[in-house]
Amino acid sequence: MSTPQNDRPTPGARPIAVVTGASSGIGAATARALAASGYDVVCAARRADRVQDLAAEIGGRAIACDITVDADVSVLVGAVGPRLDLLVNNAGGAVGMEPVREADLDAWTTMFATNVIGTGRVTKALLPALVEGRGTIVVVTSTAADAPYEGGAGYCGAKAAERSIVGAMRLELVDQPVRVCEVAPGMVHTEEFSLTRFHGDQQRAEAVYSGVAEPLVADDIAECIAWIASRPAHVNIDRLVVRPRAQAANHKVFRG
Ligand code: 8X3
Repeated sequence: MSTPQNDRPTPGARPIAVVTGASSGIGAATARALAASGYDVVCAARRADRVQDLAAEIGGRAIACDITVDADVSVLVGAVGPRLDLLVNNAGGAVGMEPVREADLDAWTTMFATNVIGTGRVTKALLPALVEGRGTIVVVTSTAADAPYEGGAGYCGAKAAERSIVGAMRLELVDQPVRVCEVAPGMVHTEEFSLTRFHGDQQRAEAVYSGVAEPLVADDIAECIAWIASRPAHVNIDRLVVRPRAQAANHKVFRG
C-alpha cells in the first residue's frame, strides 16, 4: 500500500502538465512550449491520432479525451495520478456567428458544453491532484468574454461564463496552494478556430484575418502560458489579455 511518503515526487522528476484541446492550435503549441520548458505533458483531445503524433514529437503522453464525457475525463485523471503541477484548460471554441434571431441553439449547447461545463468537469476532477501538486490552473478564455459583439451571443456568453469559473475558483482556493490564472486572447490566426466557427467555409474563415498584417499565432499564446506557469509560486497572474498590435479592441482592427 502506498504511504503519503511514497507519494512524494521522485527528486528530479519532470513536473506534469495537462493540456486539453491539444490536437491543434493554441493547445498543440502550448504542449510544445511546456515540453520545451521541461514538463511531462499529457496531451488530451478527442482526436487520438493527432495527440499521439504530438506526444511522440515532444516526449509527452497522449490521452483521447472528450471533455464533455465523464468516462473520458476519468481516464485522464487516472493517467495523471496523484499529483499535477499544471492544468491548461484550452479545449473549446466557437460554433456559428448568427444573430440571436437566427441562432442555432444546438451550437450554443455545444459551446457551453465544451467551454464552460467541460472546463468545469476537467478542473473539478483534477483539483485534488492540483492541490497535492501545489499546481497552477490556466484557463484560456477570450476577449469575447470582455464584451458581446454581433453574432457572438452564444460564444461571448460561454466565454464570460468560463471567466466566472476562474473568478469563483480563485476565491474558493485562496487558502490552498493552487494558482488560478486566465489568458484571454484576441485575434489569433490558427488553422481551425474560424474554420470551425464557419462550419468549414474557408473563405469566411480567412476573411476574419483579411488585411491584418500580423494577427497573433498560437505560439504567441503558448509562450504566455509557459511564462505564467514559470512565475514564482507566490505570483498569480490573474488575467493576461493578449491581442495583436493591430487590434486595439474587439471591433477596432487595423486592416492595411
Ligand atoms: C477569439 C476571439 O474575437 O473571435 O476568441 O471572439 S474573437
